[in-house]
Amino acid sequence: MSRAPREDFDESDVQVGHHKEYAAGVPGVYHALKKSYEQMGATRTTRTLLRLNQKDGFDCPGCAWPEKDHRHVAEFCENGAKAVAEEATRRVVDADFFARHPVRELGGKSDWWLGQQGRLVEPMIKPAGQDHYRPISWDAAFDLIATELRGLDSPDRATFYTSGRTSNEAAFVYQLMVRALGTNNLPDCSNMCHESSGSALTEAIGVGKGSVQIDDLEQAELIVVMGQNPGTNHPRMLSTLEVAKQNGAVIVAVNPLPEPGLMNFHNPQTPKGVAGGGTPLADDFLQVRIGGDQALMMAVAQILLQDDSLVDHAFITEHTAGFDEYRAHVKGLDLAELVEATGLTESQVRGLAARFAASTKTVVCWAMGITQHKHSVATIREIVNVLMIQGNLGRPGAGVCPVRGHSNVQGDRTMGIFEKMPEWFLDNLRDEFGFEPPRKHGHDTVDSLRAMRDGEIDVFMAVGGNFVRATPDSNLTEAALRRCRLTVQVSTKLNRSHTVCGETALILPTLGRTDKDVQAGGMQRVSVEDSMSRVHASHGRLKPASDSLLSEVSIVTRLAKRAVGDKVDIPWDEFEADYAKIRDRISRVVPGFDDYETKLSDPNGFTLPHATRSRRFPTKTGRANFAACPLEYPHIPEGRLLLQTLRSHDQYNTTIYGLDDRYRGIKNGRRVVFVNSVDLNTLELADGDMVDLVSEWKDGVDRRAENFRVVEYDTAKGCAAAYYPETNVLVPLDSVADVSNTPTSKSVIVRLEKR
Ligand SMILES: Nc1nc2c(c(=O)[nH]1)N[C@H]1C(S)=C(S)[C@@H](COP(=O)(O)OP(=O)(O)OC[C@H]3O[C@@H](n4cnc5c(=O)[nH]c(N)nc54)[C@H](O)[C@@H]3O)O[C@H]1N2
Ligand SMILES: Nc1nc2c(c(=O)[nH]1)N[C@H]1C(S)=C(S)[C@@H](COP(=O)(O)OP(=O)(O)OC[C@H]3O[C@@H](n4cnc5c(=O)[nH]c(N)nc54)[C@H](O)[C@@H]3O)O[C@H]1N2
Ligand SMILES: [Mo]
Repeated sequence: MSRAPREDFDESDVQVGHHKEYAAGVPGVYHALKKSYEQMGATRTTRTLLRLNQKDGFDCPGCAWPEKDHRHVAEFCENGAKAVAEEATRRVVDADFFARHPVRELGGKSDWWLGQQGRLVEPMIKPAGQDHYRPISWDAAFDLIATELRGLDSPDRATFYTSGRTSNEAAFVYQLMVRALGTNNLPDCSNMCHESSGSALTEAIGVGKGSVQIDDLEQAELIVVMGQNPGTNHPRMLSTLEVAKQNGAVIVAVNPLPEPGLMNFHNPQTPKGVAGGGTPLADDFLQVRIGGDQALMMAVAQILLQDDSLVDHAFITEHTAGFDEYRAHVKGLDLAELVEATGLTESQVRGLAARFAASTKTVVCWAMGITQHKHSVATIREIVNVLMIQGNLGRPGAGVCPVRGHSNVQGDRTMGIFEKMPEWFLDNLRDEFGFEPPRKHGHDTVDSLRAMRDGEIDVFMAVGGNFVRATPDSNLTEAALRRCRLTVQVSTKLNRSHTVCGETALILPTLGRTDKDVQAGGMQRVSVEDSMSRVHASHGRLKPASDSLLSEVSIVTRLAKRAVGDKVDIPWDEFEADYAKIRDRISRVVPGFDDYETKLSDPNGFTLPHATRSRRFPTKTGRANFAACPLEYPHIPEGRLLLQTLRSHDQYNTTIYGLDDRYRGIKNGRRVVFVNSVDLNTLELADGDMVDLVSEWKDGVDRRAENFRVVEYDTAKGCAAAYYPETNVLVPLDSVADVSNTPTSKSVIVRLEKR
């Protein structure tokens, strides 16, 4: 184990090499173990990694990709291991640390430095007007928050954020507390993530979740992976793709970047992967222009519709609505314009259509490259349209696969973390708990920020996450947070949201997924839902970083008891003592959870029903809906580039594990901007130049991210890429996706100003 760094890193040391052509393999395992040893030491590393994603172990706090029923003993991936090391670290941030570092000083540190300091171990308060956090007792902290909440003019003057690591049990009691207080202000990370998928899928098929299981991918004839970098963000997905490939699937990657994981995969779990060679995964790589995916899918639809024998009329007649109007709309589109918008050649577009035509079982997977644009919802509707033409919904080997991010982000939504939960859910809550939940929709993430900016929010509370760094328009966001009277962060690790805070700020340190959770009723398990609607138990096993940590359930129930009081009769103490009591309530409020406790004892967990799988579509029409959406794609002004903000290989969202992006050839730094050589020529720039990125938006405000090193890179023409969260300052708060209100983090128009 090594000590936390004292010094921050120096961006001027950044080194740029060649990008890799394959992912994972032995170097991945080596890097994972190295990080784990640094944070945990040898014994804890072995014990921890062997428990990862095993049936009696804990769910990996990394991504939401499901586990196979029959697991390898070491079913961990490099980045899963890094996520665990980051949480299970033995470094601690204690009262002494805060005495040494004033908040203002911490505010000047990088995200990497803050995260590297270790686990938060005791509740801390930064009193109004002071610049240091100091210890506070749990009771005093809860009393303070409860007093603030009770004193609000309206419960809507508080907003309650959640990040997707929160367990089902904690999420359920949290939303219950918030609704018992009288507001639906429940923004969550999903608002910035897969909200566009949820919005589009709910309208199209009646369920805002993916319809496929691992088996479907393994049986598919065609898998199209759009806007996703699984080699870094969902490494275990590569094992599934490898099996699919061995079973004969064709895999197509649609991406402005040739992401190594998709191009070639060395599986560390197989001898062939260890020895080299590996599996070339993608059969075709379509280097689409940013935001060109809707046009691409429309072009595919137009070509498929020209051959009536490809159209599944039986499915369309029996199960769908709006086909005739949709067909007329697509036929009327100009193929040349569609092709132009994709940035691809016509023969590439026709090639993709031919792949669809040749397949009887197709799955489309996607992630942030699809969801974070102005026209994301329309793009996802188009993906569903194309699948429906050939009846690729609700049959084995086919369907929609939005690949979720945080390990329980999907479960949190199922538990009611949503500012506009449907009426039936609120009715169920009322019937179960005997109070009338508020019906007025609450604020999502962007609306919460607007309300804070406008002085309409007094209390901000977050269970997990790093709100100030994850959200767009960093300068505006920081000012908005500072307008709050009280900000409360329930966190495992130190981050920027502890340094940019309200007048009074609280840090409530909590147990993570890997930690043992013992309550009055004994050792507790929690449960989570993966990206494919499978719910299973997670057992924390490690000794917590300190005896004073409370679980998220304890924190929420103890606060609720004081803040809600006896206005509503809810047995908060019983919930805290035994989480099975919470699950019992969930089983009566949330459909699909009957017999929750028993089903959870199955080591493989259980899969929630998904209507699409039996070709039922609980939409307003009672059918799956085609959508004739207008064509949209970004128009890039002369001399400008379209910037996407994405993840390096060494980060988990705003948590920066390290300073390398091995697959893209970057070492020791993060302020780099990837640009195509043709664009560099036009802009009279060269690899190695230093530039400022200046975003241009219709409000006329110049948003600026300074001092980036230009890296010549193979990305689609007219497009650029740089890491999040350093570039969040460039994303205007009002630049959001239609319908879903998701910030457009993948399409920001920028000019590059040479320094
Ligand atoms: N190790 C690790 N794992 C993670 C995370 C992490 O930060 N680190 N984050 C988790 C979370 S919360 C999430 S949501 C997921 C994120 O997983 P990803 O969505 O894979 O994450 P990003 O890095 O944002 O990558 C976006 C991808 O979309 C491509 N892209 C960008 N714009 C477009 C476009 O217009 N069209 C197309 N077709 N492609 C485009 C980019 O080139 C990139 O490959 O990963 C989860 N897992
Ligand atoms: N520009 C740009 N912005 C983006 C994105 C992008 O691609 N580009 N992606 C968006 C996406 S997809 C997402 S999901 C959001 C992510 O937004 P968030 O979920 O808010 O951010 P994270 O970085 O995942 O949060 C990390 C913090 O969570 C806390 N934490 C970790 N584990 C636990 C736990 O078990 N319990 C508790 N209570 N706290 C814990 C730690 O203190 C850690 O510092 O960012 C969004 N923002
Ligand atoms: Mo996400």
